[in-house]
Amino acid sequence: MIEHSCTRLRVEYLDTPIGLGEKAPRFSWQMESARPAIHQTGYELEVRDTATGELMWTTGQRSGAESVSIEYTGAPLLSNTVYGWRVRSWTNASQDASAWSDSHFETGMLQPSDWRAQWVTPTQTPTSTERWSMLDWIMGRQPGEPVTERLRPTQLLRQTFTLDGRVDRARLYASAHGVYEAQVNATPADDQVLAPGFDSYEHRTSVQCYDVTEFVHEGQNALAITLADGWWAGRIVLTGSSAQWGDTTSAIWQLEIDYADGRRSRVCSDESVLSAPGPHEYADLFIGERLDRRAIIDGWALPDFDAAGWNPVVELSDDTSSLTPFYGEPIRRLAELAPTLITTNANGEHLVDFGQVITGRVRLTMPQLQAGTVVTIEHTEVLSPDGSWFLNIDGINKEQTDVYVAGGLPDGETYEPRFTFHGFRYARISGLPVSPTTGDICAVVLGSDLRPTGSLSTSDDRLNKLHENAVWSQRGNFLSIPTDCPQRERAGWSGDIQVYAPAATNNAHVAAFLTRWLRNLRADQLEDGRVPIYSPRSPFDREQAESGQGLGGIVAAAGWSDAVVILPWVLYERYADRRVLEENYPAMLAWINFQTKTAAAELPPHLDAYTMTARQRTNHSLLYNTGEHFGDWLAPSTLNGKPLHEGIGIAPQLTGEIIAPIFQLRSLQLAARIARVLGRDAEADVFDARWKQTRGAFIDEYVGADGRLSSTLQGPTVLALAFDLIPADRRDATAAHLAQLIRDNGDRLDTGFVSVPYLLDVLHDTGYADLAARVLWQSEAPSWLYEVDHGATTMWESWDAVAADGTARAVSMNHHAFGCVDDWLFRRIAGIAPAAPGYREFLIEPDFSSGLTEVEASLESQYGAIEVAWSLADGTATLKVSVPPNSTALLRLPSATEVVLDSGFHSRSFDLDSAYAAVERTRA
Ligand code: RAM
Repeated sequence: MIEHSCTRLRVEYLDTPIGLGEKAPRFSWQMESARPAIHQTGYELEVRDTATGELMWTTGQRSGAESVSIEYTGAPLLSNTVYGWRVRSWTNASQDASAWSDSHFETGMLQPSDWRAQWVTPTQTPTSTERWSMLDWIMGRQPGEPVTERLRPTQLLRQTFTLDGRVDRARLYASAHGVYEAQVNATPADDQVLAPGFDSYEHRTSVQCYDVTEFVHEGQNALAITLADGWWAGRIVLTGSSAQWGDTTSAIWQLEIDYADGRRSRVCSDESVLSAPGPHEYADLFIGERLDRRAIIDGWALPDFDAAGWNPVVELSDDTSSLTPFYGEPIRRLAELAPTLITTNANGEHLVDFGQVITGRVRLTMPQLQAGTVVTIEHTEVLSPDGSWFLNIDGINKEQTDVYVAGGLPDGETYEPRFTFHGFRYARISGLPVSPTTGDICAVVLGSDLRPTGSLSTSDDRLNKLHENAVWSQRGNFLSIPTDCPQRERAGWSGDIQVYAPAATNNAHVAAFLTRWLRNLRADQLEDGRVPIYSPRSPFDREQAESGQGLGGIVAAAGWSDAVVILPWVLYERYADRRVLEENYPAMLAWINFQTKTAAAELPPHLDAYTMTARQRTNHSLLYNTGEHFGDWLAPSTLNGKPLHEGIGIAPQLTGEIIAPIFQLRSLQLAARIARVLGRDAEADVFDARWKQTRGAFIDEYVGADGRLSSTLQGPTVLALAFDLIPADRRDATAAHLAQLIRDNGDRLDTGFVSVPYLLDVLHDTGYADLAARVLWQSEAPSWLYEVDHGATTMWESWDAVAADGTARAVSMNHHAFGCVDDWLFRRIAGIAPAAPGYREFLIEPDFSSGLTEVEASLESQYGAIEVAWSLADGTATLKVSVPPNSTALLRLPSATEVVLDSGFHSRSFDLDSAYAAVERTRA
């Protein structure tokens, strides 16, 4: 009897992707079996062209346990083709193979030469661009005139075409410089929003593929595209300057048709396309959009619409070199939140609280209004303590406001912006004569549609809230690219994601999403190897950095640029993704070479090249410790009481020099590991040797004989301990010093961005588990639970973003970076940690001493659902663990005993006191 089956078949992390650009896609599956201790002993996988039935690839019967990311090595795949694939497997439990499990995927345009279409640019008046310097931005300087005046409308593009037969399959490939929505015969091609997403457009512009078979028909058809400024031409990232890539928008599409009778044809964007200004007076990602309902042209997307008077497209280009099939999950509407409170003030403004800081926009249904009534929706994340409106965004040109001009429709009208998004919890609506009721208004949550994979709940509500807040910040900042915050900058800061990535992997399937972002990061890497501090990076950003000074002139920075090494390693560890290591390896080498060269060429300014000793000279020629860096960014004590723009320079000054070699060493250490995984042993040996030598230099220059670092902030010490940069015989002293710093700070952390992810692990692993617990449970700022206690629904940028009296500061309330503690909750509180890539082996080591009485957590690994539930009652611990087929867990109990758990369900109870007593005995 067959005891198992292959389930959850995926290609490149997706169920049944279409438009895939990978020439050698990777296949994964999970196994299901009612029996415990199931391991795969072999598999067979086949790929066929579904139209011709041709067998493209078969693995034959392969022995082995591999079921994750099996790379295609068959005949070359063709573009725009449907491939069926099936897999069956053998296990240790039976001689018989499982039944075949089937799935399919489709390739997209695999070569730029597959494109016959042309970029088309609608007639439009280019915007006068609005450009501000970093300094303007840091100082929050406002330009004089209202920005809305200088914005331009959305653009409508339409093309008609005739199909002369029944259609079997129709795929629309489309992209834009700007953001777009496509319709076929007035039906939306898909439910994606803000396509094509944010990319480093000069190098890569993502192409969407839509299955539009159902929407085309024999006879006359129409294809319609609505185009808005998006990231290409709109106001974006730090400065909020506009037109950072270009000041005109354009689009490209190619509709590929397979007729039922076997003929193929295509419809390409070309000179037959007509354009007209759309009903949005403007639509900008930052400042919102203004839609005049009366300007909506009814029926414009239908085939028989009379387009007399529409304009021909003005510019055509056949440069398709940057077009890249989209990789990963698109942006979609993820959820809708009903308001928790609606009030109306004396001015007739309605204040709506959605109870949760989100990324998205409002959908509002209005009663019949007089045509021309102007309804305005403003957004903010936090209010003043007295409930009055407060804008927490300190920056120029980023007022998140949508404006709707009513059409006077007899049955009322509904408005949801289409080409913008906001970071908010509260909306203020003016111009609406009657208050909306709960059913009339909702907050639409937007984000990349990543599969949720984890859950965590404990007996402590505050901890649960902390976890939820991290998840919400993740959701809000994983929109096309990983951003720092969804309201002020929305930049793909490499430091932020480097810090948060491990936590992200527990909550959602982020492998494809982050792989795509890494492709942008690499595209933005400079020739000299510098990896930019954020990506995508526009031509305007490059100009800015050249003329910028101080923090504003930073192009690459310690702890930010190292994302190119750290992030692939995290993805390898969590998803067993070897390709992401391979893909990024050359970029890592280039970055490490830059660090090495700079180290050899430059000395920190406080050193005197003439009086320094030979030893110092040798040491500093190895250490990358010059240039501007963010250091342990936003270390709390450096900000105390200062407005953000005054305080932010202090941590860089105090810690920039020491943080740089710390991350240089981290990158070297990981590069050695990565080279080994890739079978590049000789290179790994070189990295190891260089790491050893540089570590020696670091210890000489920065670690005192008493184990103390030259910096008295907590962060560098945390990192030095975490990255093994303290000699073994000084570790205890260093850890004791760190513990002292924390105690002197009232059991509170004083770690900044790059060190905070390691703080609790370091304390735990150096014998200060009790102190780690006190830092975690701390209620005074800076602490995680202070945020929870003061109403946070997402993670804040500053620990004291809301003062004890409720006064909010003008900082981001939705920065995922400090949410990195969520990974600690999964790994050390619930106790699920990867031990072999992709959780093929994992550790179960819950912290029963954390003060909790119940914890339940699950995460979906590549192999299936890992579940842990534990509880404590009357000194007895009960632990339940589910181990997915084809993986194993190592259970580490407080008694220091280790038990291997095979796949299946396990439950055990034990007396906690005697377990701890057993540890004490072992220690003694
Ligand atoms: C801020 C961002 C981000 C951080 C940089 C250095 O402007 O919000 O979080 O990475 O600075």
